[in-house]
Amino acid sequence: MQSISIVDSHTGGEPTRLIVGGGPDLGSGPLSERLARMREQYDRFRTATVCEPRGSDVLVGALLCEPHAPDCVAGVIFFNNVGYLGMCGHGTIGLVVSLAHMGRVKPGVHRIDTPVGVVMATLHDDGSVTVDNVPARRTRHAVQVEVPGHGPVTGDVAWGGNWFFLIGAHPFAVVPGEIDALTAFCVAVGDALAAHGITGDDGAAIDHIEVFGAPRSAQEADSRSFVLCPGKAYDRSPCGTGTSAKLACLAADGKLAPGVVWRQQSIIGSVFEGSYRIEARMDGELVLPSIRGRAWVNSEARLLVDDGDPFGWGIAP
Ligand code: PYC
Repeated sequence: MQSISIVDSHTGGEPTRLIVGGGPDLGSGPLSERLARMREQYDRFRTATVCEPRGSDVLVGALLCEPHAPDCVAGVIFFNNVGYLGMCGHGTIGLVVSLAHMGRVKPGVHRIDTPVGVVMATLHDDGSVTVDNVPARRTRHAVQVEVPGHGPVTGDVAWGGNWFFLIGAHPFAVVPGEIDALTAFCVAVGDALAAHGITGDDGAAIDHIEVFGAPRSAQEADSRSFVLCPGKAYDRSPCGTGTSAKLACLAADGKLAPGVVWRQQSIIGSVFEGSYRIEARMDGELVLPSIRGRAWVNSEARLLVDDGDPFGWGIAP
């Protein structure tokens, strides 16, 4: 019987299941190499923890690892019901709150090692967490794609730690009552992008689709979004990497100055505060987003995998 210890949390409604014990031994080295090892040799730990019958398509999993980069408090590999994520904003906020719950961090600034680079996270005295994400960038502006059943759809391609297609103009209200319609629309857009060879850098699949609308009220936020994740579940949080991609677009359009706070509301009403700073480099400027949000620990558990259970390691879709 394999036993896997987990700490569950949710960040603005979006769950993160952190493996804190009984996970695979991925050895040492950069987190990107350990992610590849997990994918090739130990993928069953992903399916056991986030797929049915224990998990669901909504869960994001996180494997707590020894860091490789210097001075990091932890390393982490994020995954979901269909594969692996480069970075995960809500998951990093959940990770930090879980580490605090475990007594491993106190309020202050912490370095976290991820497969796409080191991110800094600040645990504030009020329990909220700011994640200084990897650099974000818009790579294509106003790309038009023909979406069967919907006609031409225009959006931007941007990186915020994952690849996003960001759509401002569409016929939907971004409200919970439209979740089924928004999901079907985003699935169709994702399929159309793939069919037309519209990708991120180096042919990377654009696996997150983000649709923007008016916030529930101007007092609560500047914008509301619906984000469809690769496993076809929508993000209950405003999506940290998606908000980072949005900040890159706002910066590129000159619509938000560095340091000014952008409040991004999720489809269920939770809010992240985002802002960015600019770092000048020899080859141009980097947009460095920061995302602030809250997470709550809501479970500690031990998952059991019985060798005789045909679905003990999860139902892989
Ligand atoms: O918060 O970056 C995020 C995220 C990615 C997928 C689900 N949440």
